[in-house]
Amino acid sequence: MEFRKTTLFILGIIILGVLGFFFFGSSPSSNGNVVVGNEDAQQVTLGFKDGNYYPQTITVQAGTPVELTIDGSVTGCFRSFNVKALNIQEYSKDPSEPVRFTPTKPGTYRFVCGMGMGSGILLVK
Ligand SMILES: [Cu+2]
Repeated sequence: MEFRKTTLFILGIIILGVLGFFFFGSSPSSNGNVVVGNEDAQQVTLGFKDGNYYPQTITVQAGTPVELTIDGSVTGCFRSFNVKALNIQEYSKDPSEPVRFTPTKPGTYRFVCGMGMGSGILLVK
């Protein structure tokens, strides 16, 4: 009798744990400072065409986080994304690792690759 009670108690704990994991375990805030995708972010994709970034102008809204995916056509130092005026210096190792930033001030900014031979315009509205 005592054994059954203990078993039920343990089973109850396990079930609560599993439910807890489903409800809370997979939320983005649960793993500290690792950002796991932000569905409210503005999604922008940058590719490569004719020796430079394509499209040449990316347009985003100020005040909302941006997730910039640098697609598989972009290689080498073009995979780094730098906007000097906004203090952005990022490197995206592959398309699954987007560059994340939040532009706060509307304006026209120039973005460049790691060595400055590739560039484009970041238009913040
Ligand atoms: Cu470069």
